[in-house]
Amino acid sequence: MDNELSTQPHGMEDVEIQEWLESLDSVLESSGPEVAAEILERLRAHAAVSGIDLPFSANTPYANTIPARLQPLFPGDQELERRIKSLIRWNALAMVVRANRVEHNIGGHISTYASAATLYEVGFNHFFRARTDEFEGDTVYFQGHAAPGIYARAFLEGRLSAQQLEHFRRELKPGGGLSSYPHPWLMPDFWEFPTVSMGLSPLMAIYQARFNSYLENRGMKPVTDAKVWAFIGDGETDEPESLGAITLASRERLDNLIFVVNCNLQRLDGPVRGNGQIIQELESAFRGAGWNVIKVLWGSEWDPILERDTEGLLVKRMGELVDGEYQRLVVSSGAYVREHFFGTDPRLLQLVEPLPDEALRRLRLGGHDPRKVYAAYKAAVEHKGSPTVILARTIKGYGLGEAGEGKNVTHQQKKLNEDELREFRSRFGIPLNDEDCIEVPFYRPPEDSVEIQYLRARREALGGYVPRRRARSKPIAAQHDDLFKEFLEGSEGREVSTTMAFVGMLRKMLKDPEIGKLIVPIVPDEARTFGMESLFRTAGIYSSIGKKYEPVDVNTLLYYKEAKDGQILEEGITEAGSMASFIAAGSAYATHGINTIPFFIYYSMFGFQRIGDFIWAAADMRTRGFMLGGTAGRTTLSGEGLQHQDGNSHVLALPVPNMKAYDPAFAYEIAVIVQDGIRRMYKDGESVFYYITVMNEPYAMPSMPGDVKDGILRGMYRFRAAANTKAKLRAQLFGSGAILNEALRAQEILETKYGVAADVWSVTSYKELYNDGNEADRWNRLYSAEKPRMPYIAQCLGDAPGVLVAACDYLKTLPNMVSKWMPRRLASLGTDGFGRSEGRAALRDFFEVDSRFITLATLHELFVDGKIERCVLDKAIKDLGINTEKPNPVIS
Ligand SMILES: Cc1ncc(C[n+]2csc(CCOP(=O)(O)OP(=O)(O)O)c2C)c(N)n1
Ligand SMILES: [Mg+2]
Repeated sequence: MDNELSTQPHGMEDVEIQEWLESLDSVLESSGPEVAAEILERLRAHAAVSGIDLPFSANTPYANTIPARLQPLFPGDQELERRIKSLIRWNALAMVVRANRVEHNIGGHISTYASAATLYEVGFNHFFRARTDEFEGDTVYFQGHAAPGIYARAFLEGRLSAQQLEHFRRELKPGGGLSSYPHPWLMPDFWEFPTVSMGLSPLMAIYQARFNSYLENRGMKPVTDAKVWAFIGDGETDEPESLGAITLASRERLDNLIFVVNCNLQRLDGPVRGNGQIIQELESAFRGAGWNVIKVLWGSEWDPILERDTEGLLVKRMGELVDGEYQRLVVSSGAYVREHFFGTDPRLLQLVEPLPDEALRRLRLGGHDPRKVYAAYKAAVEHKGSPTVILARTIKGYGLGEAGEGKNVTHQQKKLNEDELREFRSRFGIPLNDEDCIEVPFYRPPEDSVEIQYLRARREALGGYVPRRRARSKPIAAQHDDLFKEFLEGSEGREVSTTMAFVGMLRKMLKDPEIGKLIVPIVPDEARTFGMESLFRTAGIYSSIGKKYEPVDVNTLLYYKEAKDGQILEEGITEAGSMASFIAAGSAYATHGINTIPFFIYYSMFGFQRIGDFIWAAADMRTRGFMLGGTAGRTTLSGEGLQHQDGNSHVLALPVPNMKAYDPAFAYEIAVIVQDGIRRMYKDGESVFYYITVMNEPYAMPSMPGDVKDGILRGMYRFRAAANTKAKLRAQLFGSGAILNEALRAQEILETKYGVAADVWSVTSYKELYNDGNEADRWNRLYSAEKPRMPYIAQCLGDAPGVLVAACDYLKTLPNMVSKWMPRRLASLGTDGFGRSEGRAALRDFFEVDSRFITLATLHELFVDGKIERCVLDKAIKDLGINTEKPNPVIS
């Protein structure tokens, strides 16, 4: 056991220990805790130089961090708050039970909120400050499964109706319902943060707190004492994301951040650490990482017993039990507690001798005692210099009694029988008679009742209601024609990559008087890869402590410049952390009323498939901004091989409903997309965000061929028409990203060598085409009497002559999914399969997407149509140097 007090000293007399303890007590009393701590520290150092090998432990005893004598007075009306809390407990339970009576298996959770009610209510009554015009307010991440309790409180507050509660988990009912968990997409006036995918909210909260400091250090918002609170489950801490960034929080000295871990010792299937102690494990992890840890383990009823325990035996005993034992103990009878907990030592038994069994049964845990929770929260908000985590011990399903309190099945508990309901009603004093009670009605006392008056007064004192979401930034003008103009003009033969072009745009945007300050460039240690190092010097790299060293490259032009008001978030190697920064910056329009515009540029392969769930959460949160998948394309990124070459991300972008995904080939396409994106998101306030792939293959950027802006944005436009429109053999070639150049080369080969006149289209977004096609289909199905709508792709192609061939650097499914709206059969070339370490030419040969394969595919289509002879095809294979025996990339 990781507890200093639990090891039995060898051959030491109890009296000797007693003497040491007493002298420490007397120092404490006469000189205070600081002196006592100093003496202990000196003793430890003395022991070390005397050759005593003290084992390292980051743990403190299994006791409350704040002893009773240092506990502040509870400022509220405790009895009234208990009554309010009981009503919320009842309504939260009623929501779930009623929903499941109406529709079996509709789900919902009772036991999570039941265990966390006090943790939330102390926050609501005394700490969580609302966002007002004068004060930015605190930011609260609610544990997803506790949602019924948050709704039940909003019901008492008069913010949600009984009908809405009735429609919990039935959002499609007329008049609307309530989403199962916090989803800003579904309840944009209520929820701010989607938290139910475990592990996301702890990490998002850390980066949110860090982003708040960033805004302050850059002078973009006033310095305030606003806090970020994150309520998480103890089981949730097993998700690697939960603890993955805790050292960032302490390194950045985020004393605006408070984690509250609801340590009910249980997760879904059973105990979090049956054979260990999750609280001690978390304490050492957080203390080791430099956090201020406050343990709230025992309720006030334990204080007098602890006071009598002058020998420290009780604290020692408290540290001996593993969680599996505790889980059993806290729901056992008083007699059981006496026998199994205190019964191990007659001196312990003596401590509780005056207490009847009933009193032993009622020894509360810290997380259910508002006075203890208040003390912890107060200490947390007053703490300076590091983030705080509160480890609060609770019972899962608290108050459910036989129906599930502390049981392994409690997480799934959704129904209570009549007796169980009556018992719950009686335990929490809900004014319902036996008969009414079994109907589980929602109960709200009259508006003029003391409960409602008190609850309203408390919230008024704290600025209003929480949670509440409001997009409160002012739209920007977004007049940026001049800014983007130069990029529409091409590179005059100079070979540049789309990444370079984008970085040029970014550099220019950073200087723009309107949006310059709002831009937040975010990179996970990849700036040099994307040629962004020139921004280090001009925009600066954000560091909350400025710069304590002379950079090794200070004499160079592009030195690594860290600064307190630096603009770039150089996150180090964490795509998840970078995404969390993206989310914080991209939702600041609601959180802070500030239109920050994040540009998160990263290795595209480590985006969707690594942090897809964060992207999904960003979408839910209505995050705005631009994600740039750099070094994109399975065959465009040469050399890097299987784990780097991305031919997937545009497919993985498909499921994200409000994400616009573009695979541009040329600088002007990017300029058009970015300019329009800024307008849509920051002027028109649309809840969309952007994914744009950029590549590192250099080529001459053409100027924009006429006004094709609309086509670029809608997903395709004709880039270069065939020269000879009279030709008998015709084709339409579709290229995108860097592969567009392969299509253009194929156009030439086809024309010069095979007499085929081909038009070449740039497909900037298969996703846009797909959504548009589906929308037209749907409309036509629902309104068949109206004039049918024609999908954009069909409008573009009309009866464009010839065979159809598409090539992209992503899976073939992208072109295939829009082929049904094309006038004829489509041949698709794509890069299904594992990447390889190779050069571009070899890769494009291997994946069969280069100009030769596009040529071959075109000729083959013409052959199938009976337009050319087989011998032409055979000869082409030879002339083009295509090896028909080559391996199939899809399966090799
Ligand atoms: C990423 C993810 N995996 C699994 C789940 C399913 N799930 C929901 S609640 C839960 C157990 C939660 O335990 P804990 O974090 O201790 O919260 P408690 O309800 O005990 O407060 C699980 C596994 C989820 N919501 N998210
Ligand atoms: Mg738990």
